Amino acid sequence: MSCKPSNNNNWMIECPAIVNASGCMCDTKKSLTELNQSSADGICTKTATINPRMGNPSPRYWEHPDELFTINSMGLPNLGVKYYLEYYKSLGLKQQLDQHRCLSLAVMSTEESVAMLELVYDSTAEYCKYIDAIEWNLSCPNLVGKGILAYDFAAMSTWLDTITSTCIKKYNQTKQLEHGLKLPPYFEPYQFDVVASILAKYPAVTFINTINSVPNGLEIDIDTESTVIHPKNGMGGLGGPIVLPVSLANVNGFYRAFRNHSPVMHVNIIGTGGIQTGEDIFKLVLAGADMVSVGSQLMIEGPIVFDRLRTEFCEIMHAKGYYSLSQVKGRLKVAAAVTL
Ligand code: RRO
Repeated sequence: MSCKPSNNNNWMIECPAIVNASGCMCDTKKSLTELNQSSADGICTKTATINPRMGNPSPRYWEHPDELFTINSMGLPNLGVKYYLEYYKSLGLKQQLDQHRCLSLAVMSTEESVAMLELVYDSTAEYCKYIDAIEWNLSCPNLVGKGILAYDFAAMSTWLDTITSTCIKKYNQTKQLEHGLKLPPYFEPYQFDVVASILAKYPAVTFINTINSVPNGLEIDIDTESTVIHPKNGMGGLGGPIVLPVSLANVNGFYRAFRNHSPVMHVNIIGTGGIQTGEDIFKLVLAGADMVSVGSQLMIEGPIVFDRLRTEFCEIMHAKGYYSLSQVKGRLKVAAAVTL
């Protein structure tokens, strides 16, 4: 997503665009309106399927009392893709200073992805005129009986083949929508290079969002001797501060993989996972993020979080004498080896 940095603060310091992570405060028109009225630089809908879904039985979301982490197994509850397209259409055509508009779409099957694209590009409704980007969610950890597509590299390539060749090329003639992938955390360094070499074949994919929640955690209530959520025997995706080191590793792993690829790949990176403070955003930018999205902390604090994070980020930049993101982005240093 090419959501532009903002520099509307007192010091004229550039701040990366900050948006909501899909799934957080974005499932109904009411919550999307709240985001729309907030200072978020962009909004992203709840991941949508072709038809509305109830999702998994409750309890399906839990916050640690000390805000250490969240665990969820929502199971993709959403009001169906048309609902979110109608919401964006109700905002009218985008004006210059309006927020960036992203539609998150589930990847349940290639047929369903194609059907949703047909709706987006429908020539009567012209929904595509009202949105900027599609974020394909290849990483929902909570679909009972279904694995995470982005861990199956062969299946991911086949899906990309169909989507890009039969749909993106066909429909992008009307309006150039950006397409990106929401990825799960990878835990082995070679996986960044494998995913980068797959993405290199699909220039229509212009951004990745890393990471989705960390699959799978389990939390236990010691009093009741029970899991804190019900679905999947209590297992769910982890978010919140404990996942920040994983998101930093994934942002930096992809930043290096794209830069080292021959030819160098220009795929924007949205850093997501564990942002609680402006310092966390500074770390993600150092690791290579172009912009960031906030999940658990938005759920805990509400949309006021965007102003606080922006202020904190700019305070760090100011204290360090930086004013531009290019002075920071990807400039992470590796600790020098010490000879004993
Ligand atoms: O709805 C969910 O259970 C869910 C989704 Br679609 C996702 O992408 N990530 C997540 O942690 N939960």
